[in-house]
Amino acid sequence: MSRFLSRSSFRSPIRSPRFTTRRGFAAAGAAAALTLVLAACGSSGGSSGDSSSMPGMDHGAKSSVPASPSASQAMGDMPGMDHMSTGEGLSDTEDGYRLSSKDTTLPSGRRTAYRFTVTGPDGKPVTDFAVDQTKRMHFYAIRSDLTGFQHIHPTMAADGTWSAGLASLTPGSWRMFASFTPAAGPGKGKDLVLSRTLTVPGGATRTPLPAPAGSTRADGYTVTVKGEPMAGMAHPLTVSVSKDGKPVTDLQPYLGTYAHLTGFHEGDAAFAHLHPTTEVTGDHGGPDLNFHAELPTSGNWRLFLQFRTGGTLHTAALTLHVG
Ligand SMILES: [Cu+2]
Repeated sequence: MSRFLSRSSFRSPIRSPRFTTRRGFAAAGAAAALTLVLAACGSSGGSSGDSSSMPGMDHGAKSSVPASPSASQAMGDMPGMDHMSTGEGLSDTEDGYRLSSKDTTLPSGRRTAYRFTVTGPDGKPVTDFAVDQTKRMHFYAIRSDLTGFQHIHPTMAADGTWSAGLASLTPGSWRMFASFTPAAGPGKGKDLVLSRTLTVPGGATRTPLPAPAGSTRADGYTVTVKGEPMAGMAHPLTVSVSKDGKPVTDLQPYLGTYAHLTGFHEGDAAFAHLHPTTEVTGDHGGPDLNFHAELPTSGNWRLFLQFRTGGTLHTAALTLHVG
């Protein structure tokens, strides 16, 4: 029996009070079911089928999941869970906080920087941020076809202007996400994810989303994902890392965990951030990492799993279908 089915394995879902959690639905043996889910849903999953155009990111799905504060309250003060999944992050404002940037275009093909500020309900730039996962600001860039993932920790000037150093961007429409927690003011302690789009001029070539798969490879590592995620519901997700057919047991902490898992939804690039519930005990994590998955919308999600071995950061990507 999975420990995820026990309420006692969760702590407060501070990032996602808006999502319904139907715990009773969580099925025993979920870890074995991904293959079935993929077989049933993989070929029809989500895509609108276009392969030539470069769609903008502003259109697309809205969550149909109703708000349910009681569900999050019910999960109250339960240990073992650092974060639930983040919300969708598709707006540049939430709770009076706003992500502002003059950068509406950035050049392609070379290193560049995205500058932004977060303003609070009083309209002034926020400069006091709480440390979350060892950083005061987590920043993500993703192109509208869910390629080009970058996860960056920007630096802040004294006036609250952040600068995120970006690796080379390809032409197209991009979404920039800022994930942070105000350390003071009305939003103190709230985990917020805000985003803005920008254009990288040039001839854009849309890359079709790879089909859902149970495993992927990165830098010689094989990453396998098992789980049966359903939109808006809490489900366990187990990620296993192996190399040359052998389980990997030398994962090093990265941002305070053994793996950092970010997901983006096909079509609208909605964002989700999942953390392992696995305890961190030195440089010998793995091979299995348990995540709490609560992806807000159905369809295909591109997952980016970042993990560290021997001082090197690896990023594995795979497509997960959420029913
Ligand atoms: Cu980060």
